[in-house]
Amino acid sequence: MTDKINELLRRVEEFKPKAAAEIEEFRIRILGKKGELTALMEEFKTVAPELKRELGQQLNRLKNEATTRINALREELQNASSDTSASSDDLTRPGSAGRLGSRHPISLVRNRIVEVFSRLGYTVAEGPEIEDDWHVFSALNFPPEHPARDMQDTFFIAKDPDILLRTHTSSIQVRTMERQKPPIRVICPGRVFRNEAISYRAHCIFHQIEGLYIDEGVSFADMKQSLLYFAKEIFGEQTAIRMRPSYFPFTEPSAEVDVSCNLCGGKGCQVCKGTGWLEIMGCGMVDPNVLRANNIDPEKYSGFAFGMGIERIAMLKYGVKDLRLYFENDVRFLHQFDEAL
Ligand code: 2NL
Repeated sequence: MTDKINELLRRVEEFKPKAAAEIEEFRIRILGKKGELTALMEEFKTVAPELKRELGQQLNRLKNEATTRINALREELQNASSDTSASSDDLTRPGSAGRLGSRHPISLVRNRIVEVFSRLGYTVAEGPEIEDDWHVFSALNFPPEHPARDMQDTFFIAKDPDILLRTHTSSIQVRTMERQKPPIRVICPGRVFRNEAISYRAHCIFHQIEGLYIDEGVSFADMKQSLLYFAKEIFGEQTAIRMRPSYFPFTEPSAEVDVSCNLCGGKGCQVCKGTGWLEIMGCGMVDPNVLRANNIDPEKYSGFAFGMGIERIAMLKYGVKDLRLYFENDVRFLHQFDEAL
């Protein structure tokens, strides 16, 4: 009989129910009127008196163990199920907040750039994306045979050589000079269009910001100091700039502006390709031909202008390696630019 008791005790200990119904079934099978424990109790009545004390204790222990275990298992299952029912059925619980959208990195960087130049007294100007030859090329001293005027580089509309998608936002500055006498201080953000094959480093639609400052006595030194202030505001106080001679049809002299590489502190790394410098924009003193074409007297006024690609600034600032990410609107990319970050 001791063997039977121990066997039953082992089954009670090892019992692992998956549902409440299983527990009740088990209780009836062990403790019920026709259950196995009840049968053992009946058998107990017939055992020899000298064994009664020992076996009685064993049976009591089995009964206690079985009752305790069954109650504990019931409670366990009930707690688990009441948890889920509370979360789905309690209509007074506050709703879970929907995920907010985030500003696109191009917008974030554009807003930052505009903010910096507005502190220097620049105002924002905008203009049409569909332009004519004058505002995009002729007023900016592009010679008639310049390659940028070619079908290969510029999108023309309906084969009309005079209607095209702007290839730079300089056309906005030209429109500003039409409307306004110097002093002029404008910053012009916008989409531009070029007939390029799409890759990790080029796209046929991208974003630019250009700036134009025209007044009496504006010098190259003014330009250098303004752009140094800009670079420090965008890339950090420790940032240095350098200017390398360059060429644009609309400025003379012209320069490319580099900022010191913040990743390696100028020592040279993979990002700056070992040079310690990163190119961020082009600039120059407005060509007298451009001033004349826009009815501004180059004997009285001078000015500087600059232009940069917003995608490029955002790539450098955020370490984005592939330009195409800006246009795909994958939320896993976009959510990394939550403004709180
Ligand atoms: C670049 C270089 C530049 C300008 C843009 C400009 C506009 C007028 C007159 C003279 Cl109305 N210049 N714009 C000047 C120098 C450079 O852009 O690399 N852009 C992405």
